[in-house]
Amino acid sequence: MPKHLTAAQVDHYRDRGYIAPLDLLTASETAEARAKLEAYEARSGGPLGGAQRAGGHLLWPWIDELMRHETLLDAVEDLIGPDILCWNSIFWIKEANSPSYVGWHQDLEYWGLDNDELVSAWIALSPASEAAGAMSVLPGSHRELLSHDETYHADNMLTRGQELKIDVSQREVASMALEPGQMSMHNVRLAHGSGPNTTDDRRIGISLQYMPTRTKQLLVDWDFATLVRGTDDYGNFELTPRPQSDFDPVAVEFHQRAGVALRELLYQGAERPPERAPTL
Ligand SMILES: O=C(O)CCC(=O)C(=O)O
Repeated sequence: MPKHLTAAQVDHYRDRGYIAPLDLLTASETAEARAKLEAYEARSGGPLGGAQRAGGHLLWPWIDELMRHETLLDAVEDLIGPDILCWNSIFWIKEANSPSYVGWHQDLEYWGLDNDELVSAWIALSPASEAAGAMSVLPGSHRELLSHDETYHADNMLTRGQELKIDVSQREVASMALEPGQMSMHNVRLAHGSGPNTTDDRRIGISLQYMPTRTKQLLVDWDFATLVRGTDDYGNFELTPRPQSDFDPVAVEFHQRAGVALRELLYQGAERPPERAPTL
């Protein structure tokens, strides 16, 4: 008996590789989260970027709490069972009327994780309509292993500017447009991407990557994750500290180590040296 999803939603996820939209945050919770992000941006002098896009759950308690949201974890548990690690959190912000896009890609190839059960939850903190550059997916592509070009295109938000080598126009494409406070969930092997933001508002999303505790990291010697539910009987990842306040020194020190490790992982075998902060 699923805890949050319907049996039909679980079947859809297994068969098509995604579920969207799902209601998660209330309007006031969403506004509060956005206000926290934008208050920090106002204080720090500009849009969040660089190394702060990844691992925000180590810098700000509100993201740590979002990562542990009970309804979200119930939905994740319905898909991967009760012992759950969260690998990372990543901000995906496209400024108003910006050309930033995310090339069509599958994530698993780059992450070094040994199983394809990982679930990415993407939460909208502002409108993620098609005009704003919502994510789209190729339904069912989580059963294929596709290869990528690495374009390093300046507007492609991915670490290496990845782009699938296939002709997407020949495929079925499904939009995962979201209202603020809604989320989508997709299997990390599902091909996905998103276009530019043509609206006058920012498109703000945060993605959280959940995995069963039995997952192993195969590409690098050290990796980290957050135990968000159940028990970790495997110890394959160093468990993150919880920030007790914004920029808690213990968690900030961990965030710095985590950033170095993520850079090493995501640029492994890359044609070009690390020029931009790694995200995914
Ligand atoms: O935000 C986007 O448009 C893409 C995000 C993404 O690639 C992901 O969450 O895996």
